[in-house]
Amino acid sequence: MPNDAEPRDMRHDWTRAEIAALYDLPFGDLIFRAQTLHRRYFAPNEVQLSTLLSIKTGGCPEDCAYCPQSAHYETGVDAAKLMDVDDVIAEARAAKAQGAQRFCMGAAWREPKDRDLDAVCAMVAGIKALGLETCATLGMLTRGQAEQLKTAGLDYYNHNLDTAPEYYGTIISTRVYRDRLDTLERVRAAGMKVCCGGIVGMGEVREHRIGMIAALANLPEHPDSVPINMLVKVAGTPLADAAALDELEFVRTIAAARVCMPKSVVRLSAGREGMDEALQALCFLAGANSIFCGSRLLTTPNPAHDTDRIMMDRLGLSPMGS
Ligand code: SAM
Ligand code: DTB
Ligand code: SF4
Repeated sequence: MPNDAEPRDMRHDWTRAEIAALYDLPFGDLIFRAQTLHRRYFAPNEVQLSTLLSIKTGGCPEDCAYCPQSAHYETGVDAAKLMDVDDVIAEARAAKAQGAQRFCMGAAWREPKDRDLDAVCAMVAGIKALGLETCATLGMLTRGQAEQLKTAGLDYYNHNLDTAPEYYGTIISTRVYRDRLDTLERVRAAGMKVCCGGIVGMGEVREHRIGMIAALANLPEHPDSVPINMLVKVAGTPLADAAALDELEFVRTIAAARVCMPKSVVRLSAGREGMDEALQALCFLAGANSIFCGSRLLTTPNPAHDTDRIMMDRLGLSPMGS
């Protein structure tokens, strides 16, 4: 189990050149580095399991080029209203029965309206009462909204930096990087745990992946949880035809996240539906120790519970803390 921290492991002064040097290592050497750190801070064969539910789907005013829920693109995702509190709690109960440890609620909002936030707070309280950890991703928050969520019992807030600062404007025009950093500061100040990561395979180059890892690792505190998403290409979005990212480059990105943020839980997040078991095994070897379970992410497919159970058995992985 975790040893005491080696002081030089926890750094907030990563240069891009240092991260580039990680990417440039022979593949085996990079994996060895990532494994060494992984085993220093985590039980090596444990995987944290989260379940996702889209509580408010589609019709989002933002123009994120990857997102099927943006109102700017014709993707076949219909806009729906915020779900009823009781229906969300029923879904959380079912997720718990399937082995989920954390229940994450996603909303296609630029930012929540105060009335909607009251309903989300009621969901949070009900889900916590089931004994699950709670997480939400609702867009930008004011200081007061972050405090309200914390008071309701929200454990984690997901808010991704998504890519390098210099590539952000290519992907999203309706907000800026600073907006994301401001919300992350408010979430942290309110005392919630931060879940913050990004997406790769969006037509970026390695320098942008390096810039994303640097931005995450050089936050004032490392995010508690770091989702690394492989772009799920959705017809109708501007990135529908983005070139596929080299698979080993994806594994290197996971390893770089593990090395630069050794105590953070790194989530092999969206994109698993398009990955075979061998690639996912490499991601776990590179330091990933969390997945979303259940056959749907927000609007796109994810491996079914049974598929993941078989994979975890074959790899000798067990749910974290069980
Ligand atoms: N609207 C809120 C926001 O953007 O912060 C919360 C929901 S949004 C869908 C949450 C995250 O999902 C995004 O930050 C992005 O990283 C991820 N995401 C969205 N579409 C994706 C896709 N097609 N492939 C991979 N990740 C995606
Ligand atoms: C994150 O980083 N990935 C999740 C979660 N946070 C909210 C979302 C993935 C969404 C994939 C596209 C979809 O299903 O709509
Ligand atoms: Fe809206 Fe979030 Fe999708 Fe961007 S990623 S369009 S903010 S739901």
